[in-house]
Amino acid sequence: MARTLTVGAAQLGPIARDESRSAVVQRLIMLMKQAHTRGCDLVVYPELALTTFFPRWYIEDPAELEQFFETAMPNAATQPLFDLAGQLGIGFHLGYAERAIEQGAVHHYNTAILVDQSGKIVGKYRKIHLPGHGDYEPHRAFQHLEKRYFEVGDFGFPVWRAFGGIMGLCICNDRRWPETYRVMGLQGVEMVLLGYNTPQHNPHDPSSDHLNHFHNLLSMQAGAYQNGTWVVGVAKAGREEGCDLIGDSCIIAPSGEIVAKAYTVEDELIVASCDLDAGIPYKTTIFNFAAHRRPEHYQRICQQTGIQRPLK
Ligand code: CDT
Repeated sequence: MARTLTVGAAQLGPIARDESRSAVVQRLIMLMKQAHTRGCDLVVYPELALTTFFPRWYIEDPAELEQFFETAMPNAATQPLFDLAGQLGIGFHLGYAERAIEQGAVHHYNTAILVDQSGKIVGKYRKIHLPGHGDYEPHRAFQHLEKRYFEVGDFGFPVWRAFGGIMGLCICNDRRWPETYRVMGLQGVEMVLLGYNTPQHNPHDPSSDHLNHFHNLLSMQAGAYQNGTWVVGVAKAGREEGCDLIGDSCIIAPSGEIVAKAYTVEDELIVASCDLDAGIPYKTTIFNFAAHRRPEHYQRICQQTGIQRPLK
């Protein structure tokens, strides 16, 4: 029997710095209702989907910074989204800034969750590849202070049996790293969900600004093909507080082909019916890892060149 999952990639347009959580959640709800009308089983929202992309500012006041973080999930502001998901029988993926207290210590992460069709959280991921810088760089129009505001995620790249398949999560900059997909690929991932906030202008390397859209798609299409998995990449897009973010949200098949793509930089839902078995031909032939991968040789080369912590 075909394992078809109908997925909606719910791109968001800009979120203003002073936009309330409940206003944003109303936007998410509108998109979820559209997704339901269009037959979706799962709707995917972007990275940090509840607030503006606050790492673009150097925020000195700890109390002001904490306002961008969620101390519980669900919470009062997001409960209506969880309730609607349960009522409609639709799952969702949501990125947000997480403030966690674990073993008596406070931690901050850039986090994504996977919520099933009953409204229950079934997967949680904390971003590992944090881009940008840790110190204030006053000469820049926009900061990228993820290294200051978040800790490196401590969950690795797990996968979950959900929605009739094997699901994996990563966040934004993670999508540029082959290891991200491969670690999930080695666990048989069938669909990778990810959100991003990608500025048009990279202050650390403006020479590649004109390639931003290409590099976005290149990374996700390669990750899909090389691991025989669906990839659903969802942007926060448009001019947010004077900073232009790319759109290009898309749903990519295990062949590496884009099957649906956003054409605006606003709130926009794109939908595709995804056959979760479509990765099997890749996983059993050209990318049959058991038959063709040679990790013992990768390890040997890493040892020779002194590279630490090689992928096993
Ligand atoms: N949010 C995020 O990870 N954005 C990065 C921008 C890097 S430019 C400093 C990305 O890889 O898209």
